[in-house]
Amino acid sequence: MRAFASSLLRVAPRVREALANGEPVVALESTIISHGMPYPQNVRTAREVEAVVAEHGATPATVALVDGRIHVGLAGEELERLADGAEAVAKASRRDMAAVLSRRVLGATTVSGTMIAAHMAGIRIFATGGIGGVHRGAETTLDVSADLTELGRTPVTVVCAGAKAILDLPRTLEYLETQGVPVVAYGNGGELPAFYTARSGLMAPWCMDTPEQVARMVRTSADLGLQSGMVVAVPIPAEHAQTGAEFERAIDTALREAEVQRVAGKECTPFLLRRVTELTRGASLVANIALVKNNARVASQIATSLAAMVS
Ligand code: PSU
Ligand code: MN
Repeated sequence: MRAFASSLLRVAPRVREALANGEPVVALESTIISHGMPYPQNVRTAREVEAVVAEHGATPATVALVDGRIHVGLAGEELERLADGAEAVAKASRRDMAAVLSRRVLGATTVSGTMIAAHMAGIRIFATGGIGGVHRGAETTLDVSADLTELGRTPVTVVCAGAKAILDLPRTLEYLETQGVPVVAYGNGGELPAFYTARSGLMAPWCMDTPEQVARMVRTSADLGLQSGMVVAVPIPAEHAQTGAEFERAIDTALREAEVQRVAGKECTPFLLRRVTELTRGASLVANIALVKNNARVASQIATSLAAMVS
């Protein structure tokens, strides 16, 4: 698999070296840069998140599709290119990978696209903000993020802050169960965090409190030969957690607007993220940045623990 795909895969030398030495590596996605945050906060955040990973002893590997190849580990100019809006950037999930690469357009990978790339490169831990999920109203639209099926088929652990309340969280948990994907609440009393808030009112099937516990589970899943991934859901740091009704109202407004404007398909999530940022006058963006960094820290600790185990 890796040899077959190697001409399409460009792993940055520092990432390749870390992997060859059995050192911890954390994959990072790029849709959050190109479609999840406005410029210039997006590129600043991308750099800061990489720095958080490095500070915690792991090597960051941001993934994107550049000039017909999957890049794992990006240069500074590539981050800027993905962020500044000067050039069209395709949002690339599994179904878009071959089209984006063969047409040599610039592509930002979603959670599903990034998982594929990470697995090809041999990276097992991946940090992001939130995963996609089952959209509200999916019983009629069938809008279920490809992130969920990817988690069912690709052995990469995604460290996130749960899924946003723009989604249908109970159905998202059901779908992940069907896909055989364990969802681990990281601390939080076992409650599934809901992105801007630590509270969803839903219990995750599993609760773990330390990086070592998660790393042992990742290791055991691999030993079992399970070809599926897992979700580690980390609550947003308390000082950024939203408790008020402002974010809920913004989410409801954004959802109504999306319906009226008939926003659908791959445009749906970026539209909702942008409107929630606008409606909260940037407050949601501040929270988003804080939780991504926190997830990068936890992912680095898990990757470090895992690397100590396999060597
Ligand atoms: N949720 C967020 N921020 C994001 C995304 C989701 O809070 O940036 C992005 C991720 O890249 C995720 C993608 O994989 O949106 C899911 O899109 P869709 O719902 O179209 O599958
Ligand atoms: Mn969708």
